[in-house]
Amino acid sequence: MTARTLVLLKPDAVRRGLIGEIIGRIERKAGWTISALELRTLDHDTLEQHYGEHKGKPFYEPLVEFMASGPVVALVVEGERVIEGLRALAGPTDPIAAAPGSIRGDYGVIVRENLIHASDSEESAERELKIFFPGRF
Ligand code: RTP
Ligand code: MG
Repeated sequence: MTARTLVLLKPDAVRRGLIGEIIGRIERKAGWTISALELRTLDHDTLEQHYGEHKGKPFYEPLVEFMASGPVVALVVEGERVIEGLRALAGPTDPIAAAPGSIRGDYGVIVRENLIHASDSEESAERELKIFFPGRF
């Protein structure tokens, strides 16, 4: 099924010069298209909307500080099974548990600094697209 998903290359990925590497992996998947792409620094309001489900958890405040610590690359990717596909390409939240070959498995160590966000469901994707690209999707 064709779908759309919101991807963020987190500040650690941008700082470490991994934008090209990560976007290259997405581009090389057959049948996926990047339909929006922007470098921007996120404010706390945007992050509260995006990560609202985690408010009150012990990792929430450090997560928001980290996500606001430098620019991210926000992308919209469209294509066949792209929501589950990007979650698989990213790997599990904890990079140490992520298999080599996945983005988090190849480049991450710290749970918070796990390089990439990808929407976890159709509902999340629709909600997140409206936060990051209002009026465009
Ligand atoms: P994301 O939302 O960023 O795509 O990541 P995810 O679905 O794999 O993981 P989620 O549970 O939604 O957590 C959001 C982000 O919070 C940071 N985190 N830190 N125990 C911790 O220190 C902890 N747990 C989560 C990670 O950056 C995670 O991606
Ligand atoms: Mg999540």
